[in-house]
Amino acid sequence: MVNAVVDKLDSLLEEASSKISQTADIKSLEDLQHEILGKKGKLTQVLRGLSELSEEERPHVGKKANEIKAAVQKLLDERLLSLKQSALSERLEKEWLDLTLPGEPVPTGRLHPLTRVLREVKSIFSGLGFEFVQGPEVESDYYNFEALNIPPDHPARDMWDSLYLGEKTLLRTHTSPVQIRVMEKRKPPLRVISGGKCFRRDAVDSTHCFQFHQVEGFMVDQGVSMAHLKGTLSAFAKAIFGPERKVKLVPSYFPFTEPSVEVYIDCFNCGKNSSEDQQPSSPNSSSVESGLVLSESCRICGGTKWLEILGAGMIHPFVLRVVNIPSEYTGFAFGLGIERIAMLKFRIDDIRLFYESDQKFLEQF
Ligand code: FA5
Repeated sequence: MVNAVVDKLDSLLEEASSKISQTADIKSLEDLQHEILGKKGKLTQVLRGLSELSEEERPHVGKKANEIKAAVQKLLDERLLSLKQSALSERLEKEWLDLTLPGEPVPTGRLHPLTRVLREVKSIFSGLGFEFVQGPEVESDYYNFEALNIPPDHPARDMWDSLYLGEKTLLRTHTSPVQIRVMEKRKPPLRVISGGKCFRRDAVDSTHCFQFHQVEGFMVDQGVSMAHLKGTLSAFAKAIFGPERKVKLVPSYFPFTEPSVEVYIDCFNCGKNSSEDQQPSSPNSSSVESGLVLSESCRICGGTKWLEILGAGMIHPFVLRVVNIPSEYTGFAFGLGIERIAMLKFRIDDIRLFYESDQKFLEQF
């Protein structure tokens, strides 16, 4: 009887050893452990048979059974360790990281093209000795119109479709009110630029927005003439559009300048051979207003070979009188649209692109 039980225990160990070594994963090892050492396991079954042994035989077989149990447990533990190790190596192999790969680039912000152009314009005029001042975006009718020689019933008010906030308060339609604000506080000599948002009740299209940016500049001193205006704007055009640019002044009308001019540069796209006899379109025509007429001859100037970049003139004596500037002083003033300059500089044919916050567009700058 004793020998039969001992044989059973030996063959149980042999069978367990063979099965344990063949287990392929931790789950099947756990099942096997249950099968051999569990409450209804094979070893437990064998141990149940001990009750049939005599008092003297029991300790001997019991000792043997404990040895077999310990041996099986040892085999199970070793196999578990080895399975865990190979599972870990397999995972490490699968999740292998190439530490030499370059890192993910961190997206960086950049300046909006209009901010860039505004800063460039400021910096050019600062190099010419102009100081920068800010003016309010909410203006009074007086500064926006009346002091600029545009009384309430003046037909020139049609040129500026305005957004009124109250009877005499509006969102400024241009930056020219800054001229008045500066000159009523300070005396010449003055060389000042100002810039920022302007607002008009204009229908939105490829060259117009209800909100846009202007830069205003003016110089007041004794003996200031149109020659100074042309020289200053010529230096500006060369700095922003290239040293070979030519400037041309074409008569125009603004109530606060006399004489008034529209300033053109020769088209940098097709105007290398531009000649003076090629007339730009009338200042009031839509082609000049938009500045970007698309035609087969040139998509930038539409074949006119000249591009309007700003309005300017000699400050009207009425304006100088309003701010009590003595009559021995004269001055010039100019006003340009930042969007217009940016569109020409970056060859953009739709102003709305500046305001759509389209990453693909903005990332190009
Ligand atoms: C003026 O606003 C004058 N104050 C400029 C000036 C200043 C003349 C000093 C003489 C002396 P104008 O209305 O043409 O002028 O506007 C100037 C520029 O602002 C235009 O050439 C254009 O580039 C820009 N602009 C005007 N309206 C819009 C609009 N709705 N959307 C985008 N840009 C505009």
